[in-house]
Amino acid sequence: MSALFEPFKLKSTTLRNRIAVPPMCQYMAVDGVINDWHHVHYAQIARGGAGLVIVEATAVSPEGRITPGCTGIWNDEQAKAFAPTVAAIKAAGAVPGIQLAHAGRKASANRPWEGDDHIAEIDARGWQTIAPSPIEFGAHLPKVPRAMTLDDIARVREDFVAAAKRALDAGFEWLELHFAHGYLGQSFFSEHSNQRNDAYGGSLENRSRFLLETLAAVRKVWPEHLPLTARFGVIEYDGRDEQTLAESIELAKNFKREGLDMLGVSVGFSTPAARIPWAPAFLAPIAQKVRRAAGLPVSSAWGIGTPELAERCVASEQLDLVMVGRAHLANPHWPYFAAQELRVERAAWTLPAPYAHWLERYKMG
Ligand code: FNR
Ligand code: 531
Repeated sequence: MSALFEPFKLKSTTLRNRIAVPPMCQYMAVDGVINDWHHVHYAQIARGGAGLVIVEATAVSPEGRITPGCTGIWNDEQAKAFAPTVAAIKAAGAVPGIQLAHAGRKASANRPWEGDDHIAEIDARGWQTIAPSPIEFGAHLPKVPRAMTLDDIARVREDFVAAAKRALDAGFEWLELHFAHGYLGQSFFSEHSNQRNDAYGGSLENRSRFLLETLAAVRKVWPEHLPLTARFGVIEYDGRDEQTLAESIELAKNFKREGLDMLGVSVGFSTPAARIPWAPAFLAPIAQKVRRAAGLPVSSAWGIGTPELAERCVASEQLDLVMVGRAHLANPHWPYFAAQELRVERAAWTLPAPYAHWLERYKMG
């Protein structure tokens, strides 16, 4: 039997297999409201057979968007617009998840295929960014953010809580806090971006405070029996990996104490000077370290595009869930072909009956 196609139980949720579609921004929303683009995208990808489909980074406030095209869940109209898509994901047999996000100093940017850079100051489409300290990311994101006041910190924490409530009302059953990739959560943790000298900066405990307080506040409103997870960059590849990893494991243990159910292990992306050793599943061994040290189930991504590699990551107990991103953009039925390649005898059940019946009955070639 294939480890990749074993079910996965977390709290009261059971995923039909270990394959997850990670959040992937579509940058196609208007005023944060999703439309047919998103509905077709998510419904088709869910039909491919993945156990979990996580809807893209969805902003908890207007200033929390990365680009003007990002989805939001800061108002009821946006939340309501998700409902039919959530229903389609569930109808396809996948668990519907959503990632809640605040882009911090990386916000107010153009879409990747339109420059990926900060929107020009004179351009009315842009907005003032906020962050722990007035330190710009640099490179293509040079805007200097406004340093957050304690009131800003409290407001953003409440924005995450309100967003979690709306996500629950919209029918989502899996929540992921976006604390990675140099966005607001990551930027409180990293000394590249956080040089505050109040209770939210300096020591590891202080740099963890925003993340732990936000997690604790969301945990209170997110049902105990549904998975509450976070994606976090445990390593920066900035020459200080030993220390960053040790601090990240400390944070992961504290996440667990605050009620986190699973950790999405990723890269910090806090500095343009990072030298990332891109390679298929390069994060899997690091995720395994965090999994063992913190006693938390972990997922990870990055270049896991072949069934054999995905199988190996799970069978070797490096990952509990494999995030297969771009491979799903290329082929929304990726799990079905993975099941064929791994000779999973019940491959048919990874596609809905109207497709599977004919694919199984009249095997081509
Ligand atoms: C992403 N990624 C990403 N990550 C995240 O945490 N939230 C997000 O909304 C997005 N958005 C996004 C959009 C697009 C178009 C891509 C390609 C990627 C990162 C993604 O979830 C995944 O971690 C990476 O793509 C690496 O996995 P793959 O694509 O190599 O399988
Ligand atoms: C990071 C990424 C870098 C290189 C290849 C794939 C993905 N993502 C992060 C995304 C936005 C798009 C780029 C988010 O976390 C929102």
